[in-house]
Amino acid sequence: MVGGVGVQRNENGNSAPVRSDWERAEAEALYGLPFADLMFRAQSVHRENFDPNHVETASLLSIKTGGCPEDCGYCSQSAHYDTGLKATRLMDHADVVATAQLAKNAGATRFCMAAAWRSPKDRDLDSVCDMVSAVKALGMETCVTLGMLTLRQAARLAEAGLDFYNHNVDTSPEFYGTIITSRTLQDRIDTLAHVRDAGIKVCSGGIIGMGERVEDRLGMLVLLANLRKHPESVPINLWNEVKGVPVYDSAERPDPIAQVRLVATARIMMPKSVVRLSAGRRYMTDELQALCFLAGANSIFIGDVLLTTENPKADRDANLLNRLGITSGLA
Ligand code: SAM
Ligand code: DTB
Ligand code: SF4
Repeated sequence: MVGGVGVQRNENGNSAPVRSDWERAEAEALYGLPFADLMFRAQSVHRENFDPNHVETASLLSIKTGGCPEDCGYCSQSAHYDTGLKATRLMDHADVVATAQLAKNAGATRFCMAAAWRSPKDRDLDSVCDMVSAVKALGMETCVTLGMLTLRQAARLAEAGLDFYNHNVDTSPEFYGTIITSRTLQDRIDTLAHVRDAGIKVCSGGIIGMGERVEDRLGMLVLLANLRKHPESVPINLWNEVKGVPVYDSAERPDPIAQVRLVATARIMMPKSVVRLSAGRRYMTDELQALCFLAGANSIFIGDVLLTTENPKADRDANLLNRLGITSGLA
């Protein structure tokens, strides 16, 4: 799945080819450009591929919370750590569809349903497929994140009409093993391949602010940009603090300028991917978010909670996007 040269090309002639052969040194060179040069390049790429004044709005729902057998060192939902979170069963179909309708009314165009599983059981997958079809029938884009999938499971989700599958690589290959031991990075890459092969669009990104180095953040971008085809969506999560998990002790919030540089580098390396400011916007000032939009971020999660942690309130988001003249489902 990793590797390959220039397998995608931009359709609009004059722009650079979409590449899948990025070297770490190239990512570092982009990231280290003088800020004005980096921003100019990122903005040029952004404008070639997207409306720079539009931001996508997605909404999240945890359809099955907590009690997860995986040991992801950042996550409130892992059964390995005492985070005070109460585990729940899979939500009822009608409640999920009603929540999706509320999210649509609140301005979300995509609805992402998340379950704290290592991988779905077949009976649970039947229920999720029904949820996907029902949410799609509301006129929303659908996304689910259910852990590892076989090709057969991915094909069933595709048949139910699923648009996107979220499965993050989370961090660089070098840092990965210090954060997660219960599944390998290759397991994740295999799931992404199954999702692709089933014809579902890929949403894959990772987390910053867990104590990783800048090189790890860039290593994560290189990994994503060298997938057989770039993910259509790239969520960049700033670690949302959770007490009781291993990452708590090593976490360090990145320098805001470093965050903007990372978004700009992602925009240049994956020119056609939607880059989402995902978790952690609650720590970001309006000015920092505005710089990230200028650098090429063009999606956010809206709604008061993400899965188990807080997100900025709708009125703050609407106010910010209004002041920036950005169109979205919110305005
Ligand atoms: N259990 C599934 C899985 O891990 O594939 C899906 C749900 S999981 C919560 C989805 C993603 O959320 C993780 O891969 C991770 O990147 C991100 N995430 C989890 N906890 C986070 C936190 N506290 N702050 C930021 N991102 C987080
Ligand atoms: C992603 O990259 N971020 C979302 C979504 N994919 C599923 C999850 C963020 C979770 C933040 C921590 C929480 O609320 O528990
Ligand atoms: Fe489980 Fe997903 Fe949390 Fe890892 S990130 S512990 S797989 S819910």
